[in-house]
Amino acid sequence: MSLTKNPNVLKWVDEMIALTKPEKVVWIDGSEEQLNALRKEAVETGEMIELNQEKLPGCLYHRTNPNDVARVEDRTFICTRNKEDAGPTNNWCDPKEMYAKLSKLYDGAMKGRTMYVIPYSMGPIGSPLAKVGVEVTDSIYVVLNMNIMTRMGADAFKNLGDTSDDFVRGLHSKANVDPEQRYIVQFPEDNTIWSINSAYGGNVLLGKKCFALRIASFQGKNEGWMAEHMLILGVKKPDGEVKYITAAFPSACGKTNLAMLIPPEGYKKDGYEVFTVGDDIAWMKPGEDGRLYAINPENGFFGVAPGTNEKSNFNALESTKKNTIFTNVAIDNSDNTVWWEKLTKNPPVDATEWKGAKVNGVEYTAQGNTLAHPNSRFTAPAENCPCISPEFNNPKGVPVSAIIFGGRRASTTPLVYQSFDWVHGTYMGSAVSSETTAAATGAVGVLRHDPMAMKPFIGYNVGDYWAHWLEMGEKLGDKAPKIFNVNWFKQDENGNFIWPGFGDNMRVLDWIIKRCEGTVDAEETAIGYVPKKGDINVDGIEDEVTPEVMDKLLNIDKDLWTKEIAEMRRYYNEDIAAKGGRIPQALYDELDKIEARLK
Ligand code: GTP
Ligand code: SPV
Ligand code: MN
Repeated sequence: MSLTKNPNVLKWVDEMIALTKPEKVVWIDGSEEQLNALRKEAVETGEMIELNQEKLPGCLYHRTNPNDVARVEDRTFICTRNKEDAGPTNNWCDPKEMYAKLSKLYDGAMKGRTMYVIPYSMGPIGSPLAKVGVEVTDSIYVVLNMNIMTRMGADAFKNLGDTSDDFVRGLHSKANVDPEQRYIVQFPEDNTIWSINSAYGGNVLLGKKCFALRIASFQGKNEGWMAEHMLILGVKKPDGEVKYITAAFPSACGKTNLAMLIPPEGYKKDGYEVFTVGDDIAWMKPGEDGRLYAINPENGFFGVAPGTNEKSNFNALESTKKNTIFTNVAIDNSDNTVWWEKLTKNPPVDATEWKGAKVNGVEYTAQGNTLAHPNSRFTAPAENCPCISPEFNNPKGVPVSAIIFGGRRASTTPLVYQSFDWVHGTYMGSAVSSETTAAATGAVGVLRHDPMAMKPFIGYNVGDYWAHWLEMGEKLGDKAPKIFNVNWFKQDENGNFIWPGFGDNMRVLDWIIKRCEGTVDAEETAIGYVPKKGDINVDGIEDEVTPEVMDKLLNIDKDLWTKEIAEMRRYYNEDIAAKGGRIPQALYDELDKIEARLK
């Protein structure tokens, strides 16, 4: 039975049924009863595996096709009527052509299968910043993940109302999981997403990257708000005040870790605490007081498993102890629990690796294999997180004091620096580049430009996106958040990270907060404000971060930066402007100014 009278929803769902021809249609109301039946069915058919219910209550395991383990950027399209509106960072195809081509693939794709109709809200239901989506899918795995990642079920339809047409239409079919026919397609002008032949994470949980970033960034430009690939955290200071910070790092570059940071002992003793509002996506809009407010549109964490352990990210690990779905990690057969690289020191002897082969985990890893896929993930409810912010469900969001950009940079970029102003900060965001990770298919460790950590997610022309950033800055005026850049990944000659990172990143947040409050001075350099000697607190890590190491961390190497700026000019000219990216003059001016300061 359908859960809404809204004719726009009913008409669209009917169209999708006519196209994909499912045997059965099930409307997802979000009740535990319905979800339990689906869990049971998925376990019975082998789509999912039930884990040890004493140690991991409510937890399920899922293995995807080995050809389907990450986002596929080369098969992701933005289909706008005019090619220029998609811009140089996106694959483009004419919408009519794409609808026609994909309709052939979807034709009968759900024959003999059940179509699940999933109503969901991105953002707390009833929040003025929230938006409704409907995803139809032939995958129970998608239903169960959407249940964790969004506010899913009948309430979302209540919020939409009986007449509104303002919902994002998402069509997903795993079809035959054929990588040659895999498409992740956004039609921003139609509020529509079509995804086919994948069953993995960011390709199929359509509320996440497809809606909350690609479609939402386009909506935000038209409606005066921002959709960003950012974590949101709150730092409670000893005086009780909570300062909120957002941070944009490319995929698998540390957002989940920073969002759930546990401060070093000294900070804890002084009364500092960190609260998580979000770990991947922020929707931000000016509030009544003129400040920028952020909500996390999601309701859970789709986090990178490898590297997560009690020490590196206690809060993330805790979040995965119940009602969590694990994808492509390894199974420890001795007790039917999960394992991944660095979870514990020793891999399980009796293991099933991520592709499903039973192996001796110790021997297998000694041969240089990993038991878990490097992009294996957990889907954990936000409410499980020990440090979830009391403001997590606040419909108004939280006021943002600072915005941080960052990426994986072995050299050049210092531990932290601050922009001179919003325009310069926008330039800094446009200049983010980072070594690639396993979160997307393709080579790993290659330096690439990833403006605002949004390269794969900007749903329109990147130049217009930068112009929108500049407009938002003008609107916010002196109430705009301060903008910073960080780099946790600087390396020595032997390729070792020279900054301890993780919890110790609190020391950098401390400097950032003091800069926002105007209580610490800074060194004015060609590229921005850099901490003065001694202003990054290293109490307790003096042995590791000696004054020499700190010099290296904060050093601005003139030659490297001259090269960096030359590369930025090449990037703007050749990769963006020459390919139809409409770069605002103000950003070219920033480039000129930095170049002049470096001389
Ligand atoms: P997405 O979910 O793909 O958007 O990724 P994310 O940005 O949330 O990345 P996440 O926090 O999951 O971190 C990915 C990897 O970076 C993990 O292997 C972490 O161990 C590593 N990492 C995170 N923070 C730090 C840090 O401060 N220093 C170092 N060296 N590694 C880090
Ligand atoms: C990312 O790749 O940035 C992720 C994982 O957060 S996915 O949902 O697959 O996009
Ligand atoms: Mn992400």
